Amino acid sequence: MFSRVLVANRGEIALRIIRACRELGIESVCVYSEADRGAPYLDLADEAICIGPGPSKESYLNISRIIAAAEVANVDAIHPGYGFLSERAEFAQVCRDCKIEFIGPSPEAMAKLGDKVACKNAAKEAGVPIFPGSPGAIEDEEEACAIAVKIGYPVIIKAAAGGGGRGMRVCHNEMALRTNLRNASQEALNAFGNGAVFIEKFLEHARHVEVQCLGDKHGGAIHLFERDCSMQRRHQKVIEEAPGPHIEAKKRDAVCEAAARLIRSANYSGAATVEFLMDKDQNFYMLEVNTRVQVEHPVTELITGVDIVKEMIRVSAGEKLSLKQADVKTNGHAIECRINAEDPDRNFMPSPGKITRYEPPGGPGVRLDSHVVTGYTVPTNYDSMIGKLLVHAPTRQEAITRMERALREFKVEPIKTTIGLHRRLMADSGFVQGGVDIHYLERLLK
Ligand code: MV4
Repeated sequence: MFSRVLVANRGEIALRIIRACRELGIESVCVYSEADRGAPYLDLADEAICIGPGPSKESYLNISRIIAAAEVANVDAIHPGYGFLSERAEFAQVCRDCKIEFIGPSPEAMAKLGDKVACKNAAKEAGVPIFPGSPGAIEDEEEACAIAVKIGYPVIIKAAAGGGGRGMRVCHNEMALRTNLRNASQEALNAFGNGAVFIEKFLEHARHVEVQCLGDKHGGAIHLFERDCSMQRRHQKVIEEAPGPHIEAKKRDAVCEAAARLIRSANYSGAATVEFLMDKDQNFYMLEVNTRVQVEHPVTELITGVDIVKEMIRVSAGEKLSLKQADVKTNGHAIECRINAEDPDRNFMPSPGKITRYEPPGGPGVRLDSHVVTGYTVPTNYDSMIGKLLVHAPTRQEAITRMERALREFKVEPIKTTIGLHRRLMADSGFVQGGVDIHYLERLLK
């Protein structure tokens, strides 16, 4: 096992990794930027190293500075968390070249599953359902038009290197397809350094269902069941829950087994999430694979009892997964509300600043993953999530009631937060019924 791990992230996920290291008896060294200097979570690490100014490019995204910190601190491994460098195959490769273990997949597995065209091919090979579409990157416009006629409009153009909805275009007819293709490739090249685009059948009303998977370096791969993340705005998830409401047992088994198959076929080690869209008949189609730990991983931890971050660290050190598929059981229902320093009444404008009143909720079945304390100042440089409030209860209805109660206890002043929006959503008939689609929240907010 490792003796020392570098935490190459900030905020709540840095704290989550520091906690996992402590419980494993591993020393943690956390990097920080000047904007995060003095943040209280840094005191919980064994060491903290400043790696540069506030802007991410000069600190959390700066590979040489992070490697320099790792060398100085003499760590065995680096945990990248989510965002920042977590899905950069180039970074995983630099770690390998420097003989530092990257806590995540190999650069090869990351590159393969991170490229949407390559990932779709791998999925097809593994018998995982995908949307019908172009067999690979679009080479010419006429070819794309022929495929669109074959699969039927509407179609969607996506960038092979895109993610989280960036670089997508829906086309309802041939004229729109021709126009959009011309721009899409150039835009993808500018945004991602890779101009490859592909098309597939566009599904109008769908739910976002994703499957948490884990793999080890001995060919072991399991799933930890699914999460429903349909409640989102502008591709930012707002609420996540597990199990997915109203998913039939047969469909659940099928989607979860498909995801585990894909991960196994890629010889994947570490945590991965396979994303799917699910239609109203519960047919599912793979979208993409996230090759990192995700923000919403605690939802799965609550219903399975598996510590995903500890498993990531153990498998990275060469251990086998601590459990087999048959050992994975779910218990009850979990919901996560993302608490952002944003003003829902002002188009979710960021609301950074000093928090002078902070009263976290507690009591039975409540988990709060947050790095915030009274007196903490939310910096302006980073994303606005200040914590994740989770509840666990025997049933979905009890989980909703518990979340309402926890949100009522939660006081954060004077900055604006999404706590009030979540209280509204816990009482919303669509949410309470369960199974809303991916456009539900944006319709509700109009
Ligand atoms: C789609 C789709 C409909 N049909 N693909 C958005 C993010 C990226 N992961 C894929 N996305 C979508 N791909 C086909 N063939 C609709 C979306 C989509 C979406 C997906 C998941 C969660 C929220 C979404 C919001 C708008 C569009």
